[in-house]
This record gives sequence, structure tokens and C-alpha cells, in this order.
Amino acid sequence: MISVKDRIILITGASAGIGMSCASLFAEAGAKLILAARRQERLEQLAAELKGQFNSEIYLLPLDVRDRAAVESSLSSLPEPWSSVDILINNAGLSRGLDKLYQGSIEDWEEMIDANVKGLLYVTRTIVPGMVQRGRGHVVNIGSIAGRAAYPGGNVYCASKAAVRAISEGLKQDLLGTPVRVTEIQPGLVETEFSIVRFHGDTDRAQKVYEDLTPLTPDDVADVVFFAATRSPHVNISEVLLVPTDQANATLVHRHRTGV
Ligand code: NDP
Ligand code: 8X3
Repeated sequence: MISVKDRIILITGASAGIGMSCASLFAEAGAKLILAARRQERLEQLAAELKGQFNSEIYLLPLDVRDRAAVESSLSSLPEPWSSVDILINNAGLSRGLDKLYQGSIEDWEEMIDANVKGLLYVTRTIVPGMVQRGRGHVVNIGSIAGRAAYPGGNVYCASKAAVRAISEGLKQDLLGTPVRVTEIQPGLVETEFSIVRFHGDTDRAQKVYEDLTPLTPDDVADVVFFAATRSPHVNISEVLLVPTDQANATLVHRHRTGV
């Protein structure tokens, strides 16, 4: 196991869910954090908590990963103590809608593709050259079980996560011969703000996704990210599929009350 103490970790989508849990876990281990997301007040609140709890060094980056110019300018002009990112956690992402493809909202599709695919690419393209130059680095992409097979209504979200899978595989191939590592984590059902965002704020509908089963927590996913990041430098955890015990695949879950 290697230490992440004083390592610089850039986490996109750090204002909620899995990204926030990753921030807490890496902060506890003494890492220095660059926390990026659109909701600045959330980031400020998290930073205050982590500074109070772990005395963490934190750089806040209000950022929409869909904004290519903003990604390039903010990440290529990080102040000196923060410019050498050791671990990039590409976590920012979302789903919108669960409509049949032929009835879907084009605005929803564009938002998912712009954040989950293009945003991840913009951040990766800006950060990875420095890792190659320094001969040190690790990219952790948060994919999804949805990237392994489509499910009804998942269509474009699934496609965006299938893209994350292919991008992760391709990045690993293109970094072969360098010490830079690439990991893709594919969670199943994790209870976060994910479904509230998917259903445009309909919390009742969101709650039903996790009803009568025990979903993963964002901390469960952060544990796996941390495990991958702390292996010996010669070990590359390429992909991990993690699901709740109550889930077999994207469409097959066990609900305690109904049994199906
Ligand atoms: P949350 O909705 O709780 O968190 C999503 C995070 O992404 C927020 O911090 C949000 O911040 C950020 N984000 C969204 N869009 C953008 C954007 N355009 N620019 C910058 N940040 C953005 O969901 P999760 O924690 O569950 O999701 C994290 C990742 O995990 C996503 O990629 C998701 O697809 C993936 N995932 C989730 C699963 C689940 O069941 N929950 C399962 C498998 C994968 P802000 O709004 O402040 O910008
Ligand atoms: C999130 C998991 O099954 O809701 O990526 O698509 S799922």
C-alpha cells in the first residue's frame, strides 16, 4: 500500500455523493484536495468541514466541466503548489430522464453527453500531459454498471457510460510505457442525489429506486477508489464492478418487501 499523504488529488463533482465521500476519505489520509463542481457554496461548506476535521489543505474550483474554455483555463493555470496533480478522480456526471429513446429529451441527452463524456475528456486532456511529464499519476474514472449493458430507458445515459469505459480502456493503452495508472470504477445502485437529478427534482420517484433494497453508499464507492489509488505502483486496478448484494445486474434487483 502506498500513502496519499500530501499527494494532490483533483476530484470533479466533489459537491455531493461519491465525489464528496472521496474527498472525505482522501482528506482523512492526509491528501491535499482540489475540489471542483458548479455549486461553490457546497464546496465551501465541505472544505470548512474537512479543514476542521483533518486540517486539510484544499483548493476550491467552481467549475462546469462542460465548459471547455473554463476547464482548460482553470486547470492549466493552477497556482504552483497545486499544479502537479497526482490523482485525478473524474467523477462529475449525471443522468437525466428515463424515457424511451424515441420519446427522449434532446436537451437531456446533450447534458449527459456534455458532462459525462466531453467534460471528462476536457479534464483528462488538460491534466494527463503533466502526469506523463512528471512520470507520476493516476486517473480514476467513475463509470457505471450502465456502461456494461443498456437497460430500458437508460439509452443515452448508458451510452455515455459505455463511452467512459472505452475511454478508460483507450487511455490505459495510450499510457502504456509510462507509470501513469488508469482505473475505471463501475458502481451499481448508489443512494446519492443521482436519482433526484435524473428525475428533475421528483424526490418521491427518486426514493422508489432504492425502496426495499439496501443500496451502496457513496462511502462504499470511495473505499474502492481509495483501494485502487493506494496499491503499489506496479499494480493497476483496471476496472471494478461493485453492486449492492441486492443487485445482480442493471435490471435485476431484490426488493425485500416484494421479493422481486
Ligand atoms: P450526485 O448527483 O450526488 O453527484 C454528482 C456530482 O457531479 C455533483 O457534485 C455535481 O456537482 C457534479 N456535476 C454534475 N454535473 C456537473 C458539471 N457539469 N460540472 C461539474 N460538476 C458536475 O451523484 P453521484 O455521486 O451518484 O454521481 C457521481 C458519479 O457517479 C456520476 O458520474 C454518476 O454517473 C456515477 N454513478 C452513480 C451511480 C449511482 O447510482 N448514484 C452509479 C454509477 C455511477 P454540481 O451540481 O455542484 O456541479
Ligand atoms: C447509475 C446506476 O443503474 O441507475 O449509473 O444506471 S444506474
